[in-house]
Parts: sequence; structure tokens; C-alpha cells
Amino acid sequence: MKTEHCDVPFNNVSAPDFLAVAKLRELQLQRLQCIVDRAYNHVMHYRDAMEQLEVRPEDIRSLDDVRRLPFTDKTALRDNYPFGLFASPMNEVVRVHASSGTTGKPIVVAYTQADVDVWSSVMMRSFAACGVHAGDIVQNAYGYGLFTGGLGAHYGAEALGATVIPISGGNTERQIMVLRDFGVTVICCTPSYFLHIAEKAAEMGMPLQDLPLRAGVFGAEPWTENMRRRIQELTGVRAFDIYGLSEIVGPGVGIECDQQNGLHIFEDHFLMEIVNPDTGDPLPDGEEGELVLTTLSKMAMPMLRYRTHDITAIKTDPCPCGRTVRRIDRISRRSDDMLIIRGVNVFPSQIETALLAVEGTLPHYQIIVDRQQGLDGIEVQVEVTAELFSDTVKELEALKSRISHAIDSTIGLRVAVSLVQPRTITRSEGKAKRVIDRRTN
Ligand code: DLL
Repeated sequence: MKTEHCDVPFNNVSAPDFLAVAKLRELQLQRLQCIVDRAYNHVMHYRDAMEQLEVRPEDIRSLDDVRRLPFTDKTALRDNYPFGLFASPMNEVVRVHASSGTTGKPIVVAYTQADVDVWSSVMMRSFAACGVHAGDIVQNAYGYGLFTGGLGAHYGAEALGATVIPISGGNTERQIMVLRDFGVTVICCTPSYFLHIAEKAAEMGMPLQDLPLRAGVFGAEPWTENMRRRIQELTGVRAFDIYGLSEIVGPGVGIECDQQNGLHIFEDHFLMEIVNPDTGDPLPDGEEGELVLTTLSKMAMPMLRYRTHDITAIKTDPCPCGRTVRRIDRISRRSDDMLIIRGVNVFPSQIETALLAVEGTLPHYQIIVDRQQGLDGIEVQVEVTAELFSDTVKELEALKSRISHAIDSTIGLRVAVSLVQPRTITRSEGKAKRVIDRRTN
């Protein structure tokens, strides 16, 4: 049986989410001044970058002055691999994580004990925001290890007083056995892995609807509102979106509350800006652009104006939940995800939105980009139900053309659609790889 649980505003765990705005901004400024000072005085990279812009820590007199600071990007992390951006001596660093990235060396991030405590607290607030509480049994299927997902969720759920099952990712049959036998009420994993678990559970004759599982805390990869709808319909589990990145802290930068309408950013620890991804110029609230984050309390490895490449907008209307920490739109794409196909800009999330709006498709798809005789093209492979697959060619053709039409009218480009048998597309146990780019250059 599934039980609903609502967040209790102003409880101790969530209190910082409800600070008076003036107080919050005052706290942010104090912390910003401290962290800039720390970065300048302890990290050569920041000192050099600030000197180039002729800005000194004492120039930061208001929150808007953050714009005077240099941006930081992945290159700075790579150039200073592995420990060059640390602001603390090694005997104060209690943990490192790393993110593999797509090319070359991983990027390495560090935490003091105080940083681990802040991380646990923002993860605890994340769980509380989406109604998780002491007494919940949390199956943590994010990967444990260098990836921040596993340990981040682990510490947060424990701090909240929930029971954590540190199962990590993979071994899907065992995941399902544990879900059932331990009476799990909350699961944490990527949305794509959860779909895989749900599918396998149904195959094993244990549909998730029959279990006490009530909520999923899903993140680490882009997913769309249509994907949420499909997950919730298919499994009866409420799907909450959680955001974070290794460079800033890991998971717990922001999360949805019970309203499921935008992610609250824990602004007392993370200062957010939205900038034009091409020019870096600041954009007003409500306008879509690249999210830039500054850590306000990270001791071991402060990040000043980190270019996330994640595209979103700051929501301008207050949230009915009463939290004063502002929300951003769900991140459905990255600026570097963009495919340019015959001059048209295409984001994988646009394709997901379009095809999941079509009845009869399954939420398993892959985008293949290829170049033939110098011309780029996209093929979208979509799984359809076994019943549909046994339909007549005419019906399959009709479905194909509905999908084609839905995609064409969203992205303005004709793509090839292939309907494939259920379970043809590789399932992920972590971050899904949606795009296979076969172009050689
Ligand atoms: O994915 C941290 C994390 C773990 C977040 C578990 C949520 C849950 P990285 O491996 O460094 O860290 O990848 C960070 O993943 O810049 C986004 O592009 C993407 N991402 C993370 N969460 C979301 C989300 C973790 N909810 C990168 N929606 C980020 C969309 C997300 N994209």
C-alpha cells in the first residue's frame, strides 16, 4: 500500500529553506566575501585570474559584484589536475571524488569534514523537500565510488534518520528482490535506470505498483516532463527531480518540492546566475540561459562562477510551498549537447519530448547521428510494445509517421524513425547514453 507524506514547512530540517529573503541575501553576501577571500589567498589559479581582471576580494561589496569575478570552467579543473585547485592542505581534506568526463583525465574534487557536513545537510534538505522522512526505507541505487551520487544520497538520507540500503547501481534482479523484501518506500537512481528496474520488475511478475515504493529521487541526467509522466503512470511512484554536479558539491544543489514544479536551489550554499551561453552576459530572472554557480561555503575547493553548461531559467513566481530559496526550471539540456544537423540546432531533449507525446511508444529510445556523402542525418530508434509490433505493417507505418511528424514539427527537421522490438536498446544502470554520434569529425 502506498502512503502519501507531505513536507511539514518550518520543521528543523528545512528551516534554512524558509529564511526571510533579506536575511538570505545578507548571509549569501557574507559567505561570498569569505569564499572569494579564501580562493584568492589559497588558490594560485584564482589569484591569477582575479589579478588579470584587476579585482581584489575587498571589491566584492554586494551580491551583484560577483559579476566582477572571473568565470571558471572545466579547463581550469583539467589544467590543475589533480589537486591544484585545492584551497585546503591535504591534512584537512577528508574526501575526494572524481567525474570521468568525456575525454582525457577525470576532474577531481575535494571536501573537508565541514564540506562533507554541508553536503549531508543539503542532501538531507533535498530529501525532506520531497517528503522523505525518518522511517522511510531508502534504496540508494546511485553508484557508490568516485561518482558523487552514491555517497551524497547516502549521507543525506542517514542524516534525515531514514534507513539507507547502500545497494549501489546494477544487478537489477537483486534491486527488485530488495525493493520487495525490505519494503522499500523511496528509491534513488537515474530516471533511465529506474525505467529499467520497472521493466524488469514487471517481467519478473512483481510490478512496482504492488510494492510500498512511494517516491523516486531521480537525477544525474537530463529528463523531460513527458518522461516524468510516463514513469509515474507506469509505476505509481512519484518522480522527483534532483540536480547537482561534482564540481559544486555533487547531488543536492537543488531539488523539487512536493509541487514538482521547478527545483529549489539551496541558495544559502550556492549562488546562482544565469548568463548568455555565448557571451557570458548576465540574463534577468525568467530568461533561459546557462546556469553559473559559485559555492558559498566550500572550504577544500571553492568554485567561483562555474560555467555548468546546463541550460535553465530562474523561476520568477514564488513557490506555493513557501520556500524562499528560488527555483530553476528543470534542466533538460546542456549547451554542449546541441547537435547541429544541416544547419539546424537540435537538442536530444526536444526529441524525447516529441516522441513520448505519441501514444504507443515506450520510453526507450536512441538517437543515431551519421554522415553520408557529406550530409548529416539523424535516425531515432524507438521501442514499441510487443502488441504493437505484431500489428500490421500498415499500422506500424502509421505509428512511424505520427512519431516522425511529432519530431519534425518540434525540431523543424525530417529525421528517420525506426520502430524496434522491446528490449532492443541498451539499458543503462547509471547515466543513459542517448546519442550515438557516428560522424568521424
Ligand atoms: O550527476 C551529481 C548527481 C548525482 C546529481 C545524483 C543528481 C543525482 P556529475 O556526474 O558531475 O554529477 O554530472 C553533473 O549531470 O552538470 C548536468 O548536466 C547533469 N545533471 C545532473 N542532475 C541533473 C538533472 C552528478 N536533475 C551533470 N537534470 C550536470 C538534468 C542533470 N541534468
